[in-house]
Amino acid sequence: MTDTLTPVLTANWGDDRSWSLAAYEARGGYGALRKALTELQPDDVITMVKDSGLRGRGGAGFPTGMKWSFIPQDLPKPKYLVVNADESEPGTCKDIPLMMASPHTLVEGVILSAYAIRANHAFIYVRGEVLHVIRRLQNAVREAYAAGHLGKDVHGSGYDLDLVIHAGAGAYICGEETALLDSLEGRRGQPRLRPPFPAVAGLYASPTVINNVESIASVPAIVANGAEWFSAMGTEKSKGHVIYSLSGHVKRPGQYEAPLGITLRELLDLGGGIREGHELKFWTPGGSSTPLLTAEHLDMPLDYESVGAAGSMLGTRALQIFDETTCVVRAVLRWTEFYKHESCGKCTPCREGTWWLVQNLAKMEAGTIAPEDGEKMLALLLDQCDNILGRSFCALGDGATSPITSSIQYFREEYLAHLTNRGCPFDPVASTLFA
Ligand code: L3W
Ligand code: SF4
Repeated sequence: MTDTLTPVLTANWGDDRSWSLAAYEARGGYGALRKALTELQPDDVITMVKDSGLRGRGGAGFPTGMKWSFIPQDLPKPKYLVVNADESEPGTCKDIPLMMASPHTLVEGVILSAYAIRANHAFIYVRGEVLHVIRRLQNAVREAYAAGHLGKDVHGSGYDLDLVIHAGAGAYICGEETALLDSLEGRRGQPRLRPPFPAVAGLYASPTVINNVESIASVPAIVANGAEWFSAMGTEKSKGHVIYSLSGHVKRPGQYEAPLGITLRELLDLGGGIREGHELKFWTPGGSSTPLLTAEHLDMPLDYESVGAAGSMLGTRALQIFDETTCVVRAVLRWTEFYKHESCGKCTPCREGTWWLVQNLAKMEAGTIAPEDGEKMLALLLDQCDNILGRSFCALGDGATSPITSSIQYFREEYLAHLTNRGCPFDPVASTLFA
C-alpha cells in the first residue's frame, strides 16, 4: 500500500482562481467532455465507469456504473441526474471544499454522467446553509452555459442538458436520497419506502440517478485517463483515490486525497500526527454514523472490506480524531443530540428512541445515577439501541446507535467512572484543540 498523496480531485485547489472556467480549462478541463462527445457513446461511458470500479463516495459504496445501468432506457419517461451535495454528516468536509475550490470538476462530471444515462435535466441539491458554495456553483454553471458546455446541442453534438442548482433548507435528513427527492419536488423532506429505488422511480416518479458530489466529480478523470488508470489505485475491491477529511486532535487537519486502502497511521503522518504530547484514544472512520474505532485499528487499511471486518463502515471517510483528553461519553452524547434534533419524525423507533437515548446518556454523563445502577443503565442503553437498529425506516436511526454501542464496547469502564466520580472525570478545557 502506498502512503503517498494522489492529488486528482484536489490537484488544482492551490491554483490562482482555481474555481474559474479559465483556470480549469488551462489545466485541460472539459477535455474529457469533448472526448466523450466525439469518441464515446453513452453506453461506453457507463462501461468505463463500471470497469473503473468506482463506488459511491457518499457513504454506502454502491458501485456507480452498476447504479447507472439500472436506469431503464426503454421507459417512455424523462431521466434525471441528481447530485447529492447536502454534505452534513458530522466530521465530513470534502464535498464543500471540492465545490468551492473546483466547481467545474463537478459540473464537467455532471455533464458526462447525464450524457451516459441519457438525461437532459440535472440538479445539484446543495445544503442550504452554505450560501458561498451555492453562489460559486451558480457562477460555474453560468460560465459553462456561456462556453457551450451546457444548454442546447452541447458543442454541436445534438445532446441537450440543463443544470439547476437547488438550495435545500438545512435538514440533515435531506442527504438521504429519497428525502432529498421529496424536498426537490417541493415537499417536506422525509425518506420514501425503497424499493422502488430512485433508479426506477425517483424524481417525479421517473428514472433517476442520485450520486454524491465526489462520485460525480471523479468521472472526468476516469473518462480522460481510462478505467485501468483508476482501478490500478486502491485495493482489490475498493478502487481509486478518495478524499479523506482529517479533523480533531491532529496537527494539520484538512482534506487528504489518497488511494483507498491507506491506513490511518499513514494519513496521520501526512497530517503531522496527533497534537504534541498526546495519544490517539478513538476515531470515526466515516463520520459519527459509523462505529468508533481505537488505536488498535491504526494499521487497518481504509477500504470498505477491512473497515467492515473491524465492525465499522468506511462511510464518508470523515476521520475525526480524539486524543486521551476527550470524554467519550460527552462526545457520544453530543452526537446523539444531533441525531435527536435531525430525526425527521416519520418512524417511532428513531423519533422516540433518539429522545430516550439523549435522556439516558445525559444522566450517565452527569453522573446522576447511583453507581450500583450503572450496569443496568448500560444494558438499557444497549436495549434501546437494539430496538432502533434495523427497525428504523432509514439509515439515520441505525446510524444514531453506532457511537453508543461502539463506545460501550470499547470504553465501558469510562461510562461507569462517571457514576463513581459523580460526574465527568475529564477536564473540559484539556480536550479543546487550543488547550
Ligand atoms: C437500485 C437496487 N439501486 C441500492 C442504490 C441506492 C443508493 C445506493 C446505496 O445510505 C450510507 C448510510 C449512512 N437497485 C439498489 C440500488 N441501490 N440497492 O445504492 O444504497 P444504500 O441503501 O446502501 O445506502 P444509502 O441509503 O445511500 C448511505 C452512511 O452512508 N453515511 C452517511 C453519510 C452522509 C452523507 C452526507 O452528509 N452527505 O454522505 C455515513 O457513513 O449511514 O449507511 O443510491 O438507491 N437494488
Ligand atoms: Fe425519519 Fe429517523 Fe425514521 Fe429516518 S429513521 S425516517 S430520520 S424518523
